[in-house]
Amino acid sequence: MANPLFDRLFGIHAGKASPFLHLQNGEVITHQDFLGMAAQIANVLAQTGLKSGDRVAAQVEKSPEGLALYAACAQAGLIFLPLNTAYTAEELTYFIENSGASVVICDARSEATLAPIAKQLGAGIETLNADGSGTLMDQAAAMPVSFATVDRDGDDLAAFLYTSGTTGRSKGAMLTQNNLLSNAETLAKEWRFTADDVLLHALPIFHTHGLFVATNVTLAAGGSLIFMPKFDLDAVLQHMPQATSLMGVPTFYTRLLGDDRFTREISQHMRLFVSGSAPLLAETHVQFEERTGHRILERYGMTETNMNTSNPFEGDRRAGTVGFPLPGVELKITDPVSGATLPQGDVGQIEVRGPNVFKGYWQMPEKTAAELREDGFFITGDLGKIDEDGYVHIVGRNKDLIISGGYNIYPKEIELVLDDQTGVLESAVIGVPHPDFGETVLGIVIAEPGQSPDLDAMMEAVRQALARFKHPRQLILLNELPRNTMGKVQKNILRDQYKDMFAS
Ligand code: MLC
Ligand code: AMP
Repeated sequence: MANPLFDRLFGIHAGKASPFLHLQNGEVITHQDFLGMAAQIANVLAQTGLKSGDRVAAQVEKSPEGLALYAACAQAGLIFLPLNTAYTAEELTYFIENSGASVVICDARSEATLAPIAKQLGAGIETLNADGSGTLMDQAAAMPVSFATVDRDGDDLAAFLYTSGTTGRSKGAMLTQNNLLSNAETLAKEWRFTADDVLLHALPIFHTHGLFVATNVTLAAGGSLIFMPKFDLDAVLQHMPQATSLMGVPTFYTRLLGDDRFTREISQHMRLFVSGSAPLLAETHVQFEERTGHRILERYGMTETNMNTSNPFEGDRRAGTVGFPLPGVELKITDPVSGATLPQGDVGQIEVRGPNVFKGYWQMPEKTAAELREDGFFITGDLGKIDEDGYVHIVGRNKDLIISGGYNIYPKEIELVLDDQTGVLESAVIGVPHPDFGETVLGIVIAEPGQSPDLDAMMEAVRQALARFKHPRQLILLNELPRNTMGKVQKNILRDQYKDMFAS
């Protein structure tokens, strides 16, 4: 056996003095340096007794060490569980418990809060700070810079990513080595990535886009990353002259377009701009081409499936579409009720099948069976159609989901908190258009008869329970919610009613 994910994304760079990470302070970490760091971390994890298949939960700021932790997990056959740095202790407790993580790696600032939680759940705890300090690297420093790669099969699990559900409880998407490897190698080929590529990396590495697309594709091609702590417009503009490519969510592109410093000159040398994780407005695509001459390449993916479709590298990158199914990926449009495949051109539910599709949700066989058919097709919950030229269009969602700045927000999670507040009869959380984030969160609350709930206290309760990016931008008190004859809340009516609330 071997370890295909580690061998073909990381191991292929053994001994290479080629640059891998360009840091903001001018430092360059070579492929070999990076592999040495990963091996040292793998030695620490192995020494603490972690075994193949154990889960490593990591809520750490973006850093070379944080990325090396991911590589260490791959090399040691451990399942990497990256967690949004915005998650609260309450949210983290769920992820640590549900995943059965053997160790929690966190920033020293949250150690006091997380240590008792980890202990109670039988998990160890190590710290890793944004500057690379902390107990993890203190131990790693004393370790050998080599590690005997653990045998893993392509069908073995490599990562868990939690993606909330419309029922409110997050589900651990189980991603195999081959899910990640097949997609990375396909995308590197489709998007013509080579060792000469220098990708502007301004995405977080706790989600699919920044970790399994931006990083894995660059690793598969042997290129390097301008590794930025987060998206900062000034820094992106400063470093663009040294880059060849950028991957981002639509907010990256609307912010670039909002700045006069983003000119044709500063971008003319760039080879490729990729957008995904949320809809890219056709007008943004058009404005971008007018400004720079570049046509953004839009692609469509999910945590559960990695990337499904892409506009062509050569060929017409059509605004408002997500291009064609990737090689090896089958995509069909089905009737949401019967599951029957619909004729070309009809709008229905997007289903996908291929090596990119996950194994299911950790310890949730019913939720897995509800979305992953026996025949391997995954029901995405997205609504779309295939046009006469074969381009896939995403036209909506058959799942209650808000995407704000590329982050998924599930209304149910917020409604559960609001409904729990004094004097609240019920609530409805919707997404409404927002010029910067694409969509933003609006909370509508119905009071118990004769009660007048304290909206400020309600917002405080939300702040305590949920990550900042999930917080409603505003709470509105109404007398009642619109319902259809079946008694189902008609969120579409609410969305229409409040669609101009945060318009630019
Ligand atoms: C930050 N904030 C957000 C937010 N990002 N609020 C709502 N939605 C977001 N996306 C909060 C901040 O904490 C801050 O709170 C306030 O909003 C203003 O922040 P900001 O400075 O305007 O935001 P910024 O830090 O610049 O971040 C915006 C962003 C970031 C777009 C750069 O959200 C981002 O990097 N998004 C990428 C998410 C991602 O990687 N998605 C991929 C999912 S994988 P306060 O209280 O401090 O004012 C996937 C599959 C696929 O979808 O297809 O790829
Ligand atoms: P996540 O679960 O965070 O991976 O988000 C996946 C969801 O993001 C998909 O189900 C889509 O709803 C949405 N998405 C991803 N890429 C695109 C895109 N290019 N256009 C529209 N929606 C997208």
